[in-house]
Amino acid sequence: MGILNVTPDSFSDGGLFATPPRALRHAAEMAEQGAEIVDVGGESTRPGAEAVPVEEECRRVLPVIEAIQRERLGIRVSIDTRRADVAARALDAGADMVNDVSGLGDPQMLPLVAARGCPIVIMHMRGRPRDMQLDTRYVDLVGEILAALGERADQARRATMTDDRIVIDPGIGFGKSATGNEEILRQLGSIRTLGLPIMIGVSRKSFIGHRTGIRNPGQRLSGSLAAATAAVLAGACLVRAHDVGATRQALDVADALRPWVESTYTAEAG
Ligand code: HH2
Repeated sequence: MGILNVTPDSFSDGGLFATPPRALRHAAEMAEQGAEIVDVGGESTRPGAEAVPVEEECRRVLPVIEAIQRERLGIRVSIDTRRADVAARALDAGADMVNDVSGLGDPQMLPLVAARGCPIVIMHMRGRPRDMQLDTRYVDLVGEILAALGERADQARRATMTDDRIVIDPGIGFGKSATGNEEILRQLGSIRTLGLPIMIGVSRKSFIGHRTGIRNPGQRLSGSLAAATAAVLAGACLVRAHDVGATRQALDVADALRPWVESTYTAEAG
């Protein structure tokens, strides 16, 4: 999943693709480099970010989604939003799925995706971007994520969503410490016990800077690839990435090595 931030203030690429022609060009590039989905977002959810008004978020994303569909890039479109109103208008404009970092925080989101029959990514976030990094302590980090995602997935099933349309994401960087993010990646196998497809977003994130000392997010490609590869070998099947060509290459190889890991995993589990 290639990231297309149509925002002035995203943490690593804010302002780069903020006009429809630039956004469209970047979507076409990512499709060419092997992205299967492009994730269009009009609100930064970096730590400390303030919410963007619905009309402004729509003004940013809708023309881009329409242009991608008009140009027939052959890539599926995901709308990265926490708001059902934005998601509804994005689906009308041609989006195929919803990526909800609030994990069904808007009570209208579940009825919407259930009625439209589209897939949804349910991500775990404790708190809201504005305050989520103020306290990142947990009694049992992975246990809390498992319980929260399991409960949200059950809620979705009760709303007639089938398992192939529910993707779960532990929310790397959303209300977690740097070491907490590494812990989640080390224990991704236990999130697999929920039996749903797992998505992961590690690209350029600050835990990589914390581990390596690299402060510029644009220089964190190698760390991003290491984390994405580890996630795929542990069972993630969707990876959200800024650097699509390099990520595709790493994951094609990681994916080819997956059967060995699968048998190791099964042997350990059994
Ligand atoms: N991370 C970001 C945004 N959306 N969605 C999912 N499902 N998982 C993630 O890990 C995730 C996400 C943050 O990254 P980015 O879009 O590059 O930054 P910003 O929020 O500043 O726009």
